Amino acid sequence: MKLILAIVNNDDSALASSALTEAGFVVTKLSTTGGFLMVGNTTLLIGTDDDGVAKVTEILKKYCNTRKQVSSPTASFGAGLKHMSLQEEVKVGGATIFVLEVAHMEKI
Ligand code: 2BA
Repeated sequence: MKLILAIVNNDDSALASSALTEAGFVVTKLSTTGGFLMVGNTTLLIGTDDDGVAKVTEILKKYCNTRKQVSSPTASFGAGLKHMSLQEEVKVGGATIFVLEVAHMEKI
């Protein structure tokens, strides 16, 4: 079994999680914040058997779009103080997907 962590844009999260749920996956949404831009994003947790990983990835590819965003002058948490006075355009995925091996899962 795998646990997929997918960090997606807030604007894509509703459609992506609906599509995943319709496809039979169980999804948990967490409100998260990117350390570089310091703006909100959404982390989806999806527990699935190994065969589901490809389908989850396919759905995320379909609903999560790449964007260009400008970093705020106050973005300092992840990149350090050197970025505090700079505005730079960065490409934000899509989705950043981590696939973790699950040692044990149980519902009580
Ligand atoms: P943020 O940390 O706000 O990063 C937004 C975008 O800024 C990133 O897009 C990347 O293009 C750029 N960026 C991030 N850190 C940077 C740095 N130290 N120097 C220069 N540019 C940097 P994505 O790579 O698509 O990431 C989108 C969001 O996904 C991130 O938001 C973060 O919340 C998460 N993420 C991405 N990779 C991650 C990783 N390896 N570990 C944990 N979270 C990650």
